[in-house]
Amino acid sequence: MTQPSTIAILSGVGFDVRSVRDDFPALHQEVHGKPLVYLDSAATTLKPQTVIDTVSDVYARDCSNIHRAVHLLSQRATARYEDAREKVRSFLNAKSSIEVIFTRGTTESINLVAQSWARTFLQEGDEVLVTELEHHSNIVPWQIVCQQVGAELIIVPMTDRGEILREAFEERLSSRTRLVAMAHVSNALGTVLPVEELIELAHEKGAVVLLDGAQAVSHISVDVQALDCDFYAFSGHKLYGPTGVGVLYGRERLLEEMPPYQGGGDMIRSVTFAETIYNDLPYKFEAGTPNIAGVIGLGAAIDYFTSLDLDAVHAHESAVLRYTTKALESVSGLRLIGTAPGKVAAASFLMDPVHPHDIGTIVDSEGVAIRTGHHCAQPVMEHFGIAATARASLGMYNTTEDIDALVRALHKVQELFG
Ligand code: C6P
Repeated sequence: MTQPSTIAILSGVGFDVRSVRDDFPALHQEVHGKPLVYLDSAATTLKPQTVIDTVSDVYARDCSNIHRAVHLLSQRATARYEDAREKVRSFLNAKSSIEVIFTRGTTESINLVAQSWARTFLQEGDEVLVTELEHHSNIVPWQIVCQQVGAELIIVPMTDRGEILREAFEERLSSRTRLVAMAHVSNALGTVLPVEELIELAHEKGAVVLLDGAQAVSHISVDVQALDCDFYAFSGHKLYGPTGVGVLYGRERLLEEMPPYQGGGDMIRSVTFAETIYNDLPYKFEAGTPNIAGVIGLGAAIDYFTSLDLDAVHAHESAVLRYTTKALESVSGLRLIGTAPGKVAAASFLMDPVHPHDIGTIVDSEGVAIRTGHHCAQPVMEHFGIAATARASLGMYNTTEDIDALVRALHKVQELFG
């Protein structure tokens, strides 16, 4: 197979991947005696030095609790924490920073909406719509709340290419649909959902829409006002930021009418045994000491990410994904799972009869890190009648050379399994 050189692809989109790679120390190591090729960014992205330094600096200089003390360290930590909120607001183009709630990650953001909004406002006979390609984090919280209130979970099926089509969505939508919860991008397949038109359809029926943006934020520009979504959830660690920190964007009107998700410090204005008055947004939803260094580190990740030309980043990733698809198709006996047009950043595949875990182990011994398993999306696996896939997923630092290394490692798999 003739493939364009890395340099040709990279100069074609004007993105300096070499300089970006220099910013990520984890890339510059050997595993099993081979240079690391990291193709597992959908699980978590690597962190640039500036994020690592920022988190370390918070603990070294400004280690203090926030919103609680008058001393200087606390004031500095509080200012940096609230600066990060403004950075997230601007990144998502939310109207106001009070619409930005810090959580532990996408999972907690979705559970917050399920247990606060849905548990309060849904009742027996109501319907919650999810799609067949959701991550478990966007299925189980809805199952729990549907059981609690007697609502029904309705599933929009996907096609064999892994697409969610408007017609299938419209068919399942009804006047009983109170909430639509769907991925912006599928983690197992890389499918980008046509969320703009689906949100419009859902709103016509009066439903509230939550987007699971875990796999979208680092690959697609997100503008919550343009999308007109009601809730948007994402994790910092998939956006080159720290683990243990995430975001729930919520429309102010909805957040105002929602009860707190958890009770504790900082989410109250006053407490007596007779009555507790809750704090204003966004603090009403941030009970207890938050992941202060993580939030500030997420702010640093957003600064780093948005300092790049994001159109060029996205074009680079598309070019590498196109190269990946072609390269994998050239491996005999390899079957791609998920072939929706316009997909981003992930290629799931099988090499029957080799089990995906064996593929993962063998390519790891060649220095190539991929993920294998059901990717916390078992209904997707069920659709294809399989238990697991091998998944190569991309970050902005990946190159076509990484993909060449993956293909060489897959040839080793073939050699070993005859
Ligand atoms: N997907 C993957 O390897 P947390 O764990 O809360 O940061 O994110 C959960 C989550 C929710 N939605 C989608 C679409 C996701 O991809 C994920 C995390 C990782 O695909 C780990 S399972």
